[in-house]
Amino acid sequence: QKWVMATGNAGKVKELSAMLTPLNVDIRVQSEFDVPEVAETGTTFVENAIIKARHASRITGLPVIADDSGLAVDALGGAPGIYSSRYAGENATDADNVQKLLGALEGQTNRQARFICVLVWMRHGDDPTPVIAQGQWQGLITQQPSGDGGFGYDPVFRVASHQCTAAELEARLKNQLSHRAQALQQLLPQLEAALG
Ligand code: ITT
Repeated sequence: QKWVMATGNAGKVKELSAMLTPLNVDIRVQSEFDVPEVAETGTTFVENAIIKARHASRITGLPVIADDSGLAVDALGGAPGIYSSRYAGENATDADNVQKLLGALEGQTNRQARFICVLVWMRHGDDPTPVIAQGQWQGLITQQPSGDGGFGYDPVFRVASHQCTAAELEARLKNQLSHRAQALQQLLPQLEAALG
C-alpha cells in the first residue's frame, strides 16, 4: 500500500506522518511526484480538501490523503477560516499571519477561536465515494506569541486544558488533542471499512 499526502505544508506533513504510522502504509509526500500547486477555489474546507486530493491523485495515480484546515475566530466572524494560510497576503509567512491576527484582535476581549481540520482520503482521482472526516479544537487567542513547536497559529492558540499554547505542547501531545488528531480519529474507522 502506497499513499500520497497531498500537502506542501511541512507542519502538516510532520504531524500526519506521525499520526499515520500505525497504519503501516507507505506514505509519500506529493513533492516526490512533482505535483504542482492547485488553486483552492472552494468555499468550504471540505471542497478544498477534495480539490487537493483529486488533483494529487490524478497526477500520481495513487490513493491520496489531503488536509484542509484553518483557524476560525469568533470575534472576526469566523475569519481567517479557509483563508488562514494567506491571511496576511499571498506569500505570507506564519509569523506575518500571526501578527495580522493579533492586530485584528487588538482591544478585543472575546478571544474564542477554534482550529478546524478536514481530511479527505480517496482511492483515485475519480473516486465517487471519497472518505471525509472533520475535527475541531477549541482555544483562546493569546495577546502575544509563545512557544516554538508546531506551526501556523500555534504560538497564539491557548489550550485551556493544558494552560499553554499549542506551540508549547509536546508534539506527541498536540497530535493527541488537535483538530487534525480528531479528524483522523473520525477517518480511521471509515478507512478500515473502505479498505475492508
Ligand atoms: P496545503 O494546502 O499544501 O496543505 P496550506 O498551508 O496552504 O498547505 P491550508 O490551505 O489548509 O494549507 O491552510 C491551513 C492553514 O491553517 C495553515 O497554513 C495554518 O496557518 C493554519 N493551521 C492549520 N492547522 C494548524 C495547526 O495545527 N496549527 C496552527 N495553524 C494551523
